[in-house]
Amino acid sequence: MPLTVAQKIISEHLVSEKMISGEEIIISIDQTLTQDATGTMVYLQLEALGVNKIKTKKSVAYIDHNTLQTGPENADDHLYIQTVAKKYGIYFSKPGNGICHQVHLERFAVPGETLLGSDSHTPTAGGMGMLAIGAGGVDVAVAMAQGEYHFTMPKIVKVNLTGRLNPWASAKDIILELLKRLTVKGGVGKIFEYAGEGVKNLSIPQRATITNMGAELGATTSIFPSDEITFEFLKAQKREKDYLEIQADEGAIYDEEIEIDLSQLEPLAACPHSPDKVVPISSIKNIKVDQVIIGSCTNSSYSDLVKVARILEDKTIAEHVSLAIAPGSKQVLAMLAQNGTLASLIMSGARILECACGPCIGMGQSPPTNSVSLRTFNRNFKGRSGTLSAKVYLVSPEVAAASAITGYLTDPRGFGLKDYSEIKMPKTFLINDNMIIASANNYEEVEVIRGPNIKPFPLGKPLLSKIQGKVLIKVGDNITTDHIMPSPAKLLPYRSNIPYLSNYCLTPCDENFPKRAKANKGGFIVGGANYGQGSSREHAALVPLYLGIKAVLAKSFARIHQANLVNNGIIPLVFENPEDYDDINEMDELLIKDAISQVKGKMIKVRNLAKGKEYRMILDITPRQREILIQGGLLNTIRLKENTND
Ligand code: MIC
Ligand code: SF4
Repeated sequence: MPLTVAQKIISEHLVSEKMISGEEIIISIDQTLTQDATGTMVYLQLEALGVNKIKTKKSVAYIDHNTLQTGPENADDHLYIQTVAKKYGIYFSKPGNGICHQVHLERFAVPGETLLGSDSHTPTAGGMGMLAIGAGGVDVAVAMAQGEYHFTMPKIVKVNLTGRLNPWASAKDIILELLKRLTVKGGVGKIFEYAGEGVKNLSIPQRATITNMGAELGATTSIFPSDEITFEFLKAQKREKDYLEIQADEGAIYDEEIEIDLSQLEPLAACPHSPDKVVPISSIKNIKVDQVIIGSCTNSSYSDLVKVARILEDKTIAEHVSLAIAPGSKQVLAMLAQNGTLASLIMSGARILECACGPCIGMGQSPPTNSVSLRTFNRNFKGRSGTLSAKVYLVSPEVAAASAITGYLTDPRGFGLKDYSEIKMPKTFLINDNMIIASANNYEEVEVIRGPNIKPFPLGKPLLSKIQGKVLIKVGDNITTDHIMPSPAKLLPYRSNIPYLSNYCLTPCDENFPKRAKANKGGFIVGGANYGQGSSREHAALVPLYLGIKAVLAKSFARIHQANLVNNGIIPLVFENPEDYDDINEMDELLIKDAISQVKGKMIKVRNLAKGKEYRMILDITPRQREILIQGGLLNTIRLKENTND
């Protein structure tokens, strides 16, 4: 049977029997990645699993999210990750080496292999023809321990690209166009597979920009074929031995098809406060810009920054603009420094930041009150920049650079700016992996260092037959994990300290929620559509678990968050009748009778004791996940199995 690129990789890694969309499949995992903000939990969970050897071909622990180290907490976490990585034979990418996804693309991603990462933008490696999926921490820990990942086989959407981008239109505009058409929930349960003659006109960093932001569609992953452009990139990284050609077979069958004519695209912007509020920049007039930031795993490659340098060459940025640039990796920064390009950036007035996530996760560079900030990032959720009143627009590096010069959100076409079209991908990249520590598995000898910031994480308890409690909060549609567990500079250092974080859970929606949850000894959360969109952070489930949340009732869930809830023993329930959402009020008392037997089925009855009504809720999860809920979480389930096998 003719197969698509994704189907080929899945079928080569299939551990379970069949590949039927909508059904649970198990695939073997070749590589994993973690970053520091999710990594401490992953490695604590790996330790809790009690294995002394990992089963993946390569696993990499990156330090990139919190590199500010404003107190000892993060340095402590880094040390923990570094020592635990050494114990298990996991590569350790030191702080300053770069953003996990950029470095992974440069140094580790392999076409045709599978990658599971504890970060939602792991699909960046899909730009290289790798099946790369973002997941919650415990799924990544289990993938390291058992070499496998369970998920629901998605539908495959063919995105047929035709034509060639016009000057000043960019890869960012391709994915913004898709977000405009499909919205932040349009990709749930789907893999976006790029095809068509337009693919040949996109470099690997451009493809990676697109697959990176497929996460904003809610997609399981996005993938490009692996072709001669992939080969040239790998060769330039001195990794041509990793090359494997992968093309979709003639006649491959896709579940859906979308057409994008690249020549029709113009510069676009995602307006505050959602990546799908996309409009052409030509339609926006007179927006004065206070801050411009270029970087993040979406747009911080060498070619992105060379273009920016060309546009800024011999220019000075507007007086009222603060421009900051965070190169994606040490390789990118070193190359800019070596060939003098960095000087153009510095001379224009840019502030050069460390190679890390930095402002993208609110670690520094929070913009002024009520300001406008243009960013080349992938998320502009309210408050994520660290300034609640700021208006963040997501744009391409070209638009960001042009706007830094003019001081207004600028459509760069016809502006007389320097042309960058002749800039080509480098024939060779500057390669020096001395910030990646490759450690042999040294399990017996290595001492793991645990600073005082590392606290035990909560474990779910086996499901009780009666679940009763109050609705502690009712929120609307598209609630992000940044709402559920905010991560600004003040909180990111406490990712290893769930009790501390619990004081901030859902506070962007209601600052009294944590107090109310504690006073009532837990209860229920009610949400709208696409609840839990955005990041993979498991903390958005671990912290509610700590607060005693038993179930979340919503109109629909984002993929990773739904899995994180189940993995931590919280029941994700979907309204069969969306109108029942309107019927529920905060502090209504809910009751789930015979929970253990109900969880075994697809339909769960929830009584609202305050209203004397009963709601039919759908529990659309796999048989394995039902077992996980009954045991009170994935770790409990695995341990139980091991004890029974002993
Ligand atoms: C993000 O971009 O939201 C993050 C911060 O990288 C998260 C991971 C985290 O919260 O640690 C993600 O994308 O999964
Ligand atoms: Fe880091 Fe931002 Fe990318 Fe998340 S989206 S991995 S915070 S650069």
